[in-house]
Amino acid sequence: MGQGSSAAVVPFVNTNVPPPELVERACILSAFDTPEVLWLWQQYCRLDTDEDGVLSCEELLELPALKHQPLRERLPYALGLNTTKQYDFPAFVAALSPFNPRSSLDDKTRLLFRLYDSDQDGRITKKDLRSTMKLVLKSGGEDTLSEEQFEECLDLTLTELGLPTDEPADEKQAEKDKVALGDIGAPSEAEQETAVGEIEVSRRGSSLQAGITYEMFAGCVGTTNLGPKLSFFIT
Ligand SMILES: [Ca+2]
Ligand SMILES: [Ca+2]
Repeated sequence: MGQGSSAAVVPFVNTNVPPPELVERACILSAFDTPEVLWLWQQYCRLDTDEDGVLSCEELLELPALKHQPLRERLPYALGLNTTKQYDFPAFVAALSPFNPRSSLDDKTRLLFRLYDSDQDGRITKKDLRSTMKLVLKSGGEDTLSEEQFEECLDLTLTELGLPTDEPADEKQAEKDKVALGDIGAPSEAEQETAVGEIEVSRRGSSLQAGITYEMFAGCVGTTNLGPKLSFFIT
């Protein structure tokens, strides 16, 4: 009787083979195939250290492939995880789906974008890139760059992304630019007095200083060789 009631409470823990319906659901929710899902089951059981049959966000991030990621602290947001929620096996597999080489470009790009967006405001700014590069370089033992060399590196990356290397004068201005220029709409009445080309250049410059949106980022990754370059930490 004891065995029966225990199985009813934690039906899936520490069994070598997961129930077929869980495998099927995990495959539907992710880009993983059956052999990969079966391998992930072993990881899932191992990660469930408190043996309650589900994974907390903290348990999930103990996965060896994630544990030592330089941007580990950003993974909950990047993977859409809630730090107070518990994840069953299909949800665990679904959360890891963007790491699968067969996942859609959009899934992979969105993960990358969110890893860069350090303040989670939906835009990548120079500030985001700076903090991201610092974390990555530090983890690779390359924090011996002088401040000047680091800024050169940063500016090079910004240029490759098509972003201006100068920053908004202050946070308030950045916020204003974000609101006013997030979508580059039609020129205002006053702006119509100026040559159209100048307006576009000036407004676009301000908009880019306020950061790039996901759509702009996806365009960069999709049309240049920056995709592989930016995804150096997703392996
Ligand atoms: Ca658990
Ligand atoms: Ca941001």
